[in-house]
Amino acid sequence: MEKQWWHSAVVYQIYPRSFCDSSGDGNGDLRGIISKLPYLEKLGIDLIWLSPVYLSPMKDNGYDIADYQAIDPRFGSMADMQTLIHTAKQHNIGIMMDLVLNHTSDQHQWFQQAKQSRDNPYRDYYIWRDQPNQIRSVFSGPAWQFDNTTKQYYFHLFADAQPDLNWENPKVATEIQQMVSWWVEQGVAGFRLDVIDLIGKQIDQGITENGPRLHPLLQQMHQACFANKPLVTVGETWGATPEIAKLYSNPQRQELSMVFQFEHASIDWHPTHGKWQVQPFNLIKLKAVMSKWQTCFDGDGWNALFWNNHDLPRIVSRWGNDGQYRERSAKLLATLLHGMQGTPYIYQGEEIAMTNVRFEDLDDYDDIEIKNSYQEKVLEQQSLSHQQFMQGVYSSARDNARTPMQWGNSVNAGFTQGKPWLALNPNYSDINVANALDRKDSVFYHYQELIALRKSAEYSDTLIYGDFALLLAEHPQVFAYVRQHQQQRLLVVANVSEQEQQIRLNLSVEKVVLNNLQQNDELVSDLEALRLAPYQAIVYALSTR
Ligand code: TEU
Repeated sequence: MEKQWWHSAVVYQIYPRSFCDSSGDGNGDLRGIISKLPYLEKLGIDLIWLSPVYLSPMKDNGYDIADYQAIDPRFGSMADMQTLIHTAKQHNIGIMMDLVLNHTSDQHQWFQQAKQSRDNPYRDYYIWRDQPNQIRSVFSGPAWQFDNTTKQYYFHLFADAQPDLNWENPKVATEIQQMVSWWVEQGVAGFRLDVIDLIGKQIDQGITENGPRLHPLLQQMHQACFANKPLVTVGETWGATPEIAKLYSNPQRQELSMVFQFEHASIDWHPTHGKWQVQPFNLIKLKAVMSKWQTCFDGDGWNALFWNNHDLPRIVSRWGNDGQYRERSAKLLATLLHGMQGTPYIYQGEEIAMTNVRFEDLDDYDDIEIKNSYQEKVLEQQSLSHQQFMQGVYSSARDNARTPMQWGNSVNAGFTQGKPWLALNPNYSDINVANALDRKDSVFYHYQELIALRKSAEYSDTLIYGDFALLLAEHPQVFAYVRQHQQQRLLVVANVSEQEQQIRLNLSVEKVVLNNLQQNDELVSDLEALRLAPYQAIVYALSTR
């Protein structure tokens, strides 16, 4: 396939409110991010995906945008944003903006106008009906809110303060394209497109995801904003199958560079209660899903690789071990992901193996999704008890990812001098960046090494473009695969369990490339009798003989 610069890039996601506060107001901000650019350069990343920093009433932490071309004062000013873009460039880092195009905030001037009267010129920027239908909001309850002034219902797939834009109206597409092009002119490197698979919806047919107008709209946007520019774009697509992912990311079709698929990320969710009641982790299932996505493209699509984001729990707590083996299992998970084909994404704090949090009191959480789900499942339907729901919160709530970044062991982990908007995970005295930078064997340096490997003259082609083949598909504890490019073959093998495992592979080792345990290479060089310690992960170059 034709090489693209972003095939070899590694992306780091920043959730601005929780990253670094320079002003002391308890919210992270742009100047805080600027101060940490040397840290990110040291890690070796190429791009920052910046979660929304636009003007917002923060009902959904910035995913409710009141002005796409203004920075929220909590985060700083447009001048700060320009400084961030330019300073990041000096550190060889590009900025990807987060585009929330399915909906705006109800404070956006378009909506403020639209709700004035039925004949307001902005009325058709949103979706209005006399009668609601059965569609429900992702954040619980009906997707319709009655407006008393104009006596119609407006449609919202998320919070009622997030009205959906009407993409049937060509004016919406034009205004959005102008706004996106304006950001391109500001010098950004690309975009992440929030819930983009919802913009082609056909409400009256009950279709929200993957509607018939989706791909034509994206091709139009590509033509207007992205074509012939060195931009990277990634769509958030909860409903993508491999076939659908090709529609977005096949280079011939000129839509997006890649999409986030979520098949692996929801693999342990309950059929009815979803993430609020997780099922036991099943490695065989995970391997099958990952392998399917690794082998489905063959040049007509591209993967985005991720374990974490701001909506998902911390991976070390989820599928690793956040107790005794916290660091070792975090390195294992990193190795497994960064050994695959695609563009890897690291979520802030993942590189120091930050963990999920457990607040006793529901009031200590902030997320609207938690509050609305509690209201629906515990208070109204009583389908989950308070206790059951809290277990769900501990394992899956989005706030697990959103507690402030742990920089050091001073007050509030060095995140803020003020009162943090969301409490910190009390384990920051132990788990923090300063501590990780001090120890050569920390998770941080393991990520640094993985990133360097993907860029090394020796292995980059195999790690970036090599074919993927799963080994030991039925083994319940060991995840092993081979990447092959021309004559070179790399083996990644990992024991995803607390027990020692012994395996036998009919392969021979040329050299140990990476091992998450300090060990003499000789000890692990016989693949016909390989003993793997708990959560051990090794990358080998295989001999061609
Ligand atoms: O997320 C899309 C989305 O569907 C999530 O709400 C997801 O279903 C949920 O988190 C899984 O538990 C995007 C953003 O990433 C999220 O932060 C926003 O809240 C949402 O869109 C609305 O903009």
